[in-house]
Amino acid sequence: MNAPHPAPAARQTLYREMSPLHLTPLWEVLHALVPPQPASPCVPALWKYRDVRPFLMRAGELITAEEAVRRVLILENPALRGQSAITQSLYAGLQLILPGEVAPAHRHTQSALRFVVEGTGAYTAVDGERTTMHPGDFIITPSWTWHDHGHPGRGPAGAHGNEADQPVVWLDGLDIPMLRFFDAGFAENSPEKSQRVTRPEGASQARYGHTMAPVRGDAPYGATSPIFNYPYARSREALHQLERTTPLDAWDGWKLRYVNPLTGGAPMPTMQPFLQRLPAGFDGRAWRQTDGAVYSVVEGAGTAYIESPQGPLRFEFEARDHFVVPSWQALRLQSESGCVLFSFTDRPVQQALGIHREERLA
Ligand code: GTQ
Repeated sequence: MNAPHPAPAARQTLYREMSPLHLTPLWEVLHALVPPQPASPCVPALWKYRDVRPFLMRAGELITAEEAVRRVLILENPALRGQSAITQSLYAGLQLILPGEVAPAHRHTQSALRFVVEGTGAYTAVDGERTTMHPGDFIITPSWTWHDHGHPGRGPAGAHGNEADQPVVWLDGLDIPMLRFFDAGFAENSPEKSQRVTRPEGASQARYGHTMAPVRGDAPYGATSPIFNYPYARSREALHQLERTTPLDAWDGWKLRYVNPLTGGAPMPTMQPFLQRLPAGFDGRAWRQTDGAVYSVVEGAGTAYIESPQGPLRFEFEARDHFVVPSWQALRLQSESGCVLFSFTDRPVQQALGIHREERLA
């Protein structure tokens, strides 16, 4: 029997009267709960480094790294303001450390990746080992490991134009929104400002960084890579060699994923970083993927064309700019001059759940 004419009013009455019992009808929301395809609330966004940098330096004058604990400007998705998120699952920020400063030791269950944007001479310490940061280095802080950052440079007072006396800025990528979603975040401050150095710089690289591994003893950080600095000099050389030996991919240019050398999988359980090179004159094809991506432009310049539900967008990017491409919004890359791009996504989590999809468009 068809629903009688007064049904709409009667339905509203039903909804209203069940509401105090915290009940709500599925059929009013089903289409949005189980959409035919992803409909991300995120929007594409571009942060030009020349616009962002002055605010970072002003922050550097107003608060020390120690007082701030981490002096970071969060890159917030314009459609997720107040949530400290660049996509629904990922956090990104730009962290500044000045010569002479220390960002004190703490640990948390959130995993972090760093990608060095500007400056040399700062270090990050993980589990008793320090690694010196250079532009383009990809660095890991495994979940629940003690970490502090510092910059031993002499600072403005002793500045002689030495590069070790310059500010250092890096991109922080963390799985903060993911852990918040699971209500599984823990954190602890260390009584020591800087952790004691117990291993010489390069110890992790020596044991795990040469497609070899120690005969005894296994993964010191569980599912996270035992290498915590992937230096740009080496990853850039890998792209160079790829360029000389491998055909160009029409969508990606030459693109590599960073791996955990012990597993061949992602370097950390929640995030997958990538490095790619687009040659001069590259005019790439469009693709979309369910893992929203955060990009840091390493070298050169180019254009990103993104098909968002709000309409097509065009981002002109250059070195040190950052941009975000939400889930399932088609991206096409072009570069007149050639460029190198770093990016990261939540792909390992989607792959673990068996839900990752990618579609390469004609
Ligand atoms: O360096 O430990 O951007 O704990 C946000 C939270 C950086 C860090 C961030 C953090 C860190």
